[in-house]
Amino acid sequence: MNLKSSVGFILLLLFKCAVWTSAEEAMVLANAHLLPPGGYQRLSNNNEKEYARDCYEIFQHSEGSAKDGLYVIHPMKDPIVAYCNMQDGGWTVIQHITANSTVDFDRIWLDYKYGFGSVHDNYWLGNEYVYQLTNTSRPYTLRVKLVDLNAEIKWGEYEPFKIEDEESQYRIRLGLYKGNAADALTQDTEAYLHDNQKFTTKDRDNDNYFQNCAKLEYNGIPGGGWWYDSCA
Ligand SMILES: *[C@@H]1O[C@H](CO)[C@@H](O)[C@H](O)[C@H]1NC(C)=O
Ligand SMILES: *[C@@H]1O[C@H](CO)[C@@H](O)[C@H](O)[C@H]1NC(C)=O
Ligand SMILES: [Ca+2]
Repeated sequence: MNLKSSVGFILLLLFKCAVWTSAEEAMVLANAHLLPPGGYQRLSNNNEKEYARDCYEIFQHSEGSAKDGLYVIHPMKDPIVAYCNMQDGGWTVIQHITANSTVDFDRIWLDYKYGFGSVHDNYWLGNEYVYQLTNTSRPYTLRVKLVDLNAEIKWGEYEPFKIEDEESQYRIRLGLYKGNAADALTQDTEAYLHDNQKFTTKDRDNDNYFQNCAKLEYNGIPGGGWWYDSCA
């Protein structure tokens, strides 16, 4: 009895190891640091030979049946992992942040470049990957979805949406707005216009304010990286 159960235990361990190694060897994710330990097994499509460019492509290929979760996508250079919001129609999540986030967004340029946090939780996908995703003639749409403490949802969309390369300091380019939230990105209100701005972090000041907006605190919390004009 004891022998049987311990053999079973060992087999189970080996099986798990085998899956872990082959999945890990089969692909090198450029942003593997966004996966928690064992996260490779939670990827919904880690056995494919070629990966889709983004979550929308996966959503379309599945004819709308794909579920929310972690997927490997291949925007340009390297495959990366992203959380796909399939419920709302195949969106590639580039930022997720909740109130009282345990993921700290007060970060340096390199962190914002390659992403941080956890794709299971709060994260920033990485400016480099958003640049690679949107560096195409096909227009992308940026959707901002806001959920308040009463679970009331507001949203806003910008089309087209593009991030320029690092040489251009990941400048953001936004098109026409629609939605039921306040347009906080393309409406020009007293030097708070985020559209067309370069990205700023606490160690790289590209904003139009005499100080660094990423360092300024609001309710004791530093702003973190953003496409600042004169803050806000
Ligand atoms: C965040 O923390 C504050 C203060 O502790 C609390 O009032 C608020 O309900 C928390 N919000 C969430 C979403 O947990
Ligand atoms: C892609 O990026 C390169 C380098 O920044 C730029 O010259 C080119 O215009 C971009 N292409 C598109 C379609 O955005
Ligand atoms: Ca400044």
